[in-house]
Amino acid sequence: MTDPFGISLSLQKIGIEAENLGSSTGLDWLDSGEKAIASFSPADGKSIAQVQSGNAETYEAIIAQAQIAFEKWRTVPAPQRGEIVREIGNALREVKADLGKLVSYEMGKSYQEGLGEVQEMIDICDFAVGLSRQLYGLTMHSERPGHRMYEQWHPLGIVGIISAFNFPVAVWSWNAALAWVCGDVCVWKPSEKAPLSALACQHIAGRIFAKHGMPEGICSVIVGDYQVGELLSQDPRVPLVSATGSTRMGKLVGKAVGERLGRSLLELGGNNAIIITENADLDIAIRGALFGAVGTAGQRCTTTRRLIVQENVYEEVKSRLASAYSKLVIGNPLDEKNHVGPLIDQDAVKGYLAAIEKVKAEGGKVVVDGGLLSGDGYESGCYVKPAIFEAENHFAIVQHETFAPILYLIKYKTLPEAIALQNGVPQGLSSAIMTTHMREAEAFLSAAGSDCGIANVNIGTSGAEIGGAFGGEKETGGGRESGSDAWKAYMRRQTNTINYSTSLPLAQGIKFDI
Ligand code: UN1
Repeated sequence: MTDPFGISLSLQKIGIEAENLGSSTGLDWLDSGEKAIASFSPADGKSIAQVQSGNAETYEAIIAQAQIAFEKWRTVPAPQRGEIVREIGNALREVKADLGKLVSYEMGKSYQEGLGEVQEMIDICDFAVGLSRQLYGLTMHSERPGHRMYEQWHPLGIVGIISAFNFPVAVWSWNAALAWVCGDVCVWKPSEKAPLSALACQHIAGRIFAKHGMPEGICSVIVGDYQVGELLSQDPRVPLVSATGSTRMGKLVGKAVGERLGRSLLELGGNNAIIITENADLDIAIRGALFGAVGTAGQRCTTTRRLIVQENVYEEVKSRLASAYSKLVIGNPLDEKNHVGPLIDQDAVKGYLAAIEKVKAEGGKVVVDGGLLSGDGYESGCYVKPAIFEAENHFAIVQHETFAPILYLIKYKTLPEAIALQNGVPQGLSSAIMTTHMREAEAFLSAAGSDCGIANVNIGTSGAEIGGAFGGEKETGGGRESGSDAWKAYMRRQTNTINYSTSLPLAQGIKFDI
């Protein structure tokens, strides 16, 4: 096979063997006896590797091992757990270029974005190392004499992680790095559209746990489709399921986990808008909107899907964006001269084409037309043109998250109207305002402003840093991953009251003497 970008060498450097790839509780492969499925690159349509699906038996073996591993892992002091996560971060530093390349090739995002994704993993490991000494509980003053009260945080147990193809490795690490320092063990169901990147991470982390003599099962991966997700969601041995992906999937997971009163942490679809006011610095606004809309070929949950533009600058924004779009170079994501890579697969292309039909049928006007690209370099059938349409916020297709580079332009007159439009969708992940006017920015950030989990000023909707809590409201699911105090979702809180007096007074002054 021709390999102009050196993928085979990268796989070797990461330590991935071309055979025996599949589910694992550590470094060894669990043979499920199932048929192997091929992982295809949307960049050139070639098969990268054969990966074996797990099944219900594999799942049982993984959960049993994870339970054993938890007994040990929870007794390791948190700062020592942090030391292991530090080494995982360092191992990622060593393979950043190779893993970034693999992510780019398997998933189709640009090499720069592949590197960015690995950097997010390194950053969250650093964050988790610090956190391992900061899993603070509060102390409070008891109302009873000779009593002390405090709360402490204990690990939950097995954390199920369901991740999507678009961030095939970073989202796992946001969950896993935190869960590990919290004392949990992880069972990861990666997207079946990008399994090789997941197995690479399993090998990287698995080696570090093994080096420290830790049992297998602290870090497990199970390859499979939605059925594995169902097993995790329905399993009372898995106290927390963290799921990142579509709202459709999240509703199923949330329902199944809720039915058994487990915990779910959901980070689902977005329908993110940027408001461009007449006081915006348009150079910044255009650049922010451009990366937000076409970065990762429109396949981030934070992708900018709607631009809500004040009428006085509307025409200028429209023509400057159209001109910027005309300069976009679309092609192999590993070739750094290209700005936009492919969609993940041909189903995604179908969804993109259908959305374009729909917006036109609903009365949308073409600013930059879309379409499937063919010919030299586009043989995989997954390359599409980023498109822009003038549309109305209430169009059914505008209300819907289409995972593709389609941007809707919407005109407004007053800021309250713009904020109502921005909030007028079922999803609530990310949002932004472009303005140099303090009053506009603060109104957007106020309680009567954006209803999203992320609200930015003079920054696009995508590209959040790991230090903040990441997630959103409404159909985005309400969960928060990554920074700030998101770690609390991975632990159970215990309130402790200790009586060191010689009597037994009751709270609330209740008398109960005999
Ligand atoms: C996602 O698309 O699921 O904020 C995650 C961003 C990235 C993460 C996106 N840091 O765009």
